[in-house]
Amino acid sequence: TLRSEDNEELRFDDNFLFGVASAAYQIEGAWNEDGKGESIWDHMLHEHPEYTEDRQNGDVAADSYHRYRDDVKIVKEMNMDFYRFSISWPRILPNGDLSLINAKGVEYYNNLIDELLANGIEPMVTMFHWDLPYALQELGGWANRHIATYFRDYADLLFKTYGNKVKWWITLNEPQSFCRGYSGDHFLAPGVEHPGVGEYLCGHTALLAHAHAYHLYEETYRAKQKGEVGITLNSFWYTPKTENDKNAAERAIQFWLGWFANPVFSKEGNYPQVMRERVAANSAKEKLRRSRLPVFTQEEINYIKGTADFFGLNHYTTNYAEEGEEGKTPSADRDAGAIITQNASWPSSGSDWLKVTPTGFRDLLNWIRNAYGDVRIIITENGFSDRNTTVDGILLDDGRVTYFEEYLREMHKAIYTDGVKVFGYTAWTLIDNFEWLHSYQERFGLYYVNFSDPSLTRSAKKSSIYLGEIALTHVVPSQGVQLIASSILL
Ligand code: GBH
Repeated sequence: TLRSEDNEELRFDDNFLFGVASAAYQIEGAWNEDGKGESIWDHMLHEHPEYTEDRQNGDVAADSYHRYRDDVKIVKEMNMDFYRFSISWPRILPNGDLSLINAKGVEYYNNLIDELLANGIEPMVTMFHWDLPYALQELGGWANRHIATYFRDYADLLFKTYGNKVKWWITLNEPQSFCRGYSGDHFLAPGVEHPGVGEYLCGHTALLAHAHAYHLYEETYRAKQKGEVGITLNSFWYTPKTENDKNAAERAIQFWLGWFANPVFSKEGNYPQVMRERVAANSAKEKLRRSRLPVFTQEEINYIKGTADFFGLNHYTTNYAEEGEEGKTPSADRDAGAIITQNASWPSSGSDWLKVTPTGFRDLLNWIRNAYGDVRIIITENGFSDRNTTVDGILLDDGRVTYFEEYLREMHKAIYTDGVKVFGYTAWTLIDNFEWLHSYQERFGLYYVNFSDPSLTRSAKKSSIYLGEIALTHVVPSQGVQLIASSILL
């Protein structure tokens, strides 16, 4: 079964951290205010409103650029130890490079960080959550390996400017997701369509960029600032569809998680062997002179290896993998050699890809420990979407409470039964926001936002009260859904 079946009370250690996450493009709005430059998401959705479900974009979103005090207030209401947010690169550097530093942008994040610290909340900063300066996309974006150097300059500015106040840094959010913006798969920005090539070039640059930021911190900032630098990778759990599909499931996880985790967290470094072999073999069949997967020198392998103080993991759901091929020729999907499906009977959410499959969480955490040893893991995202249209249905979000309860139970087993070193948990997401191509139709928030009301008030959902109790007590109560009185809300 993929559901969690027990319901006893569970306790987390006192020093276990609880937090909540967001991302700049999804909440800030103010897309062209106070000197902010254009990002690839601004550009793509202004050119192609039809890419999103309801033709809307993040121009205004939840207006957190002006309402960040409201955001901090609710992080505090939920008793969270930290707030994971991202900095918009083009808000700080409108041209992408150091030719222009936007003082108003720098000030905005100073204000946000100060507001958090004044409320006893640790800032955890994601440097890049998908909103590349469009100026850099004109130079090829992540497909151009020189962009790694631009990222280092940007990281340098962030460490220098905020590093005395920020102790938690995440270089990149989900490179395996944003690199799909170069494969044409899902119209993720920049919407470049070079499947089988673009995603690998992007990944190569992203790994170098990450390593640059880590080494820079190590050499220049760590001794004084004493913070930690990590990377956030996302992975579904892949379970074999039948007894005969075990290799396919292993390949799937090596292609999607190992792609970035192996170079950084494994002992030997580099892309997973199965990935190097399969992409090379397919490339040869296509009569190409060299593999579509770029090759690292031994020096680069050593340079990237070990460049993380912690492993940030975003996890939401489980997929089946079975033997076979799918996807365009060529594409990373096809190279992986696995057919990915889900079971229609698994409990659903508001997102077609997200099924409620909590036991996969424990399996994934164990897989990571087996593959990479006792790396310190922090869950940087985990959450549930719905599409309810009535406000009551949205505020009384039992589906989300159940999801959190079951996933926390499985994570607890991974930590306290299996011994996986998870030191913190971050719920996705603080408030309803711009859910990329699904725009404002899929809601992941712990707080409700009415996007047609100009005041964009944040209202507590039941799940925010539930998680707020857990963050305060470090206890997952038995039968959580039933315990939360709806009357608190209405
Ligand atoms: C995270 O990605 C993101 O970090 C976050 O910004 C986002 O809001 C959150 O998840 C919820 O989605 O639409 O069928 O093409 C999670 C991994 C990768 C899952 C892309 C959805 C697209 C599926 N995501 N994937 S589809």
